[in-house]
Amino acid sequence: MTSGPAKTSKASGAELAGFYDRIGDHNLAPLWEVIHKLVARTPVTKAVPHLWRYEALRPYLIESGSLITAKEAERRVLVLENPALRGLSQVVDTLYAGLQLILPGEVAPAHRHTPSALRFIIEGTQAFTAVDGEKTYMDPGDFVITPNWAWHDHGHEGDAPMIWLDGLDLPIVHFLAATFAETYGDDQFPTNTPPGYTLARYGNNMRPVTDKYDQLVSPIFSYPYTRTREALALMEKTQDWDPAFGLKMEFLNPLSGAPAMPTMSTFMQLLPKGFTSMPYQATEHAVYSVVEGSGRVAVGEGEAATVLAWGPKDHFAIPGWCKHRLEADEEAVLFSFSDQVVQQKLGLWRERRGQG
Ligand code: GTQ
Repeated sequence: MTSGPAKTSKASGAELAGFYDRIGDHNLAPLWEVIHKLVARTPVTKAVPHLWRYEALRPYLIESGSLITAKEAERRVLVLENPALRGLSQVVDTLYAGLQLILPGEVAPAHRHTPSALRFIIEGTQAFTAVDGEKTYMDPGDFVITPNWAWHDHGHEGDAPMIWLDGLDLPIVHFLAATFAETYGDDQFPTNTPPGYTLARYGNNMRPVTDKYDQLVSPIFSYPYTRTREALALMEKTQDWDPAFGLKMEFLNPLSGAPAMPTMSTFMQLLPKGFTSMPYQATEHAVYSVVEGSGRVAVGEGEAATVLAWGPKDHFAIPGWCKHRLEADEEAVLFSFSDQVVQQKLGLWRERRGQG
């Protein structure tokens, strides 16, 4: 039941209702009935914190492989839908996530679209993503970018199922109603450079002197886990832990120093064994993929807290402005992505560390 218009000092509820009916015929509505909901004092997210256990979902992903081919499906993906946003293909208010399966010998045909995509590799080896004709072979823990409007196809030259996390900015691009997409026609966009070319060209603290690259997105579209993990292992030796994050690194565009992607921030984070973070909240909406270790995230406070216990290959979502603590039972490595970069560009991002 709707409560209807409240009485004001000037008019009765019935008078206001009549007025709303009359202005409604002209597609007008009174702000004063909605202003507090519309301009909320603190963020209101539709999503809820949630964990997807890999062990529980993997059998369904494998089963999907016997129901449809990657080619028929175009992308054979089980979407991680936030329980509070079912049917909307949203993992949190602003982001999409899904787990994609590709079987040996399959192809996911070439297409391109204005939403940007990231891949975070969960299991398998010898599958590749080709971006604008350059193949990147993927291994667990690798972070791979498919930039806005880049042709991309996926293929698999190995002999076991390959599974990765797809993260896309779809809800943001849909909100702006700025989505374009097209299929290439052939399965694969023609290969024009050797695998690893772009990483060699831009990923060694050098760039070609003739370089005119000025894209918003990093020219490096593969950040291999071997490099990332080695860096974390070395930094870990200082035992210099941030109380909220442990050791949290952000993937960057090496040419600009900006986040690697224009619409999604991407991170790799190491938590030492026994770590408990201080309470932390930020306006960004985030999705985590557990690479190594196990622990918990407690979202909310006291009795009302939701405690999500995570282990390797699990995924969890933390909606914006949810106060949370991360705890690691053993040394843990977490990949995560969020809309932080968008919020920062728009002057909206806020964080709060600790109590209060
Ligand atoms: O691999 O291009 O999960 O276009 C959703 C949309 C993956 C992809 C998704 C896509 C892709």
